[in-house]
Amino acid sequence: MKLTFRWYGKDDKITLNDIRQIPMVSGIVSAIYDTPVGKIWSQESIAALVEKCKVNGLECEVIESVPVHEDIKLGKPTATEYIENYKENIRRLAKFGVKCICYNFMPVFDWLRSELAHKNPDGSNSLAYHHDSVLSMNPLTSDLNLPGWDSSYDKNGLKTLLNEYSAKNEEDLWQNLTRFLEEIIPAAEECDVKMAIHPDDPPWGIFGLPRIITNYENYKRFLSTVDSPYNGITLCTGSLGASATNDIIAIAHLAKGRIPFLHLRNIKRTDKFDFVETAHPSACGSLDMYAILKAMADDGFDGYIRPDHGRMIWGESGRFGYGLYDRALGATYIAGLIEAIEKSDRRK
Ligand code: DNO
Repeated sequence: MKLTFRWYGKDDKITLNDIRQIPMVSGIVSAIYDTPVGKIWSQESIAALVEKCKVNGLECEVIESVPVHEDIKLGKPTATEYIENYKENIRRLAKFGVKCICYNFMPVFDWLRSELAHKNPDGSNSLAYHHDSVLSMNPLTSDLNLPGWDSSYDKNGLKTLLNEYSAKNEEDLWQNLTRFLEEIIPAAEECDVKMAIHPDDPPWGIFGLPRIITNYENYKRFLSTVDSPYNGITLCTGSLGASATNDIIAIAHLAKGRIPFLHLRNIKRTDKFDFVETAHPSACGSLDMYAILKAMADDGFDGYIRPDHGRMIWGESGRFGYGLYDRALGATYIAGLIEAIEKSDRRK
């Protein structure tokens, strides 16, 4: 297992040197942020990213994300060209040592929360999701903006896009995902890059948009759609765990051998569709982090792990969910879990 840490590139106020000082973190997870979605990333920018990590003593083997253009998800005629570009990005990244690419297939919006700085009793704050608030939100007028969202749409662009999706259901999305996978997985196989789809967060439809990477049944379908070790998943505990009906360990077993990347974070479910993001340890939230990692280790998991969103603590401010301190505490906690699991297994 390799412990990694997400870094948002040159605009991230957290430096690679900060990350390097977190014990046991050997690599970063990043992306090229200044190329529009759907375009080919320049070799120079990939080379510069990898080199920057290297001089800071860090590996750059995981990319999160190479975003999927909406035309692919919508199955528009232009999808053909965007899929070709996607394949070229896989090849180019492989050339510079990338081994795993995380992406998602959520229409329009990536992860969604209703509150960005929910006040916790201990004085920290964190991201939270209240279903009723989301139901009352209008994406065309709301100012909410999350680090994962593509901010390049103006309100008109967004309106057009939402209109195009209004005619699409889950089956349409499955069909377009299938075509995408059938095209890109052979390219990933050829250059030895593991593709790792991220679950939908939260794992249910929002704003009337379909979402499909959400539960055990759908994972079964996903994994069999293109049955290759290169067609894998990013197991994200916090995303899947938002729904109490998701048995994360069962999903991990189902995807045994197909999980190149693990996002570890904890959430506390406060109602059927409501949750608050918490510190990483099991006791702080609804998820048993030890049990999940242990089950995966027993299945032979040997992929990349990163701590996921952190709270804002010690007066830190910055990119929601992506401050330094609490994620670093998360990394240290995960390093402890890994050591305990590995040592107890060795003694058996
Ligand atoms: C949120 C992240 C997501 C993730 C993408 C992967 O913090 O887990 O934004 O990067 O969904 O494509």
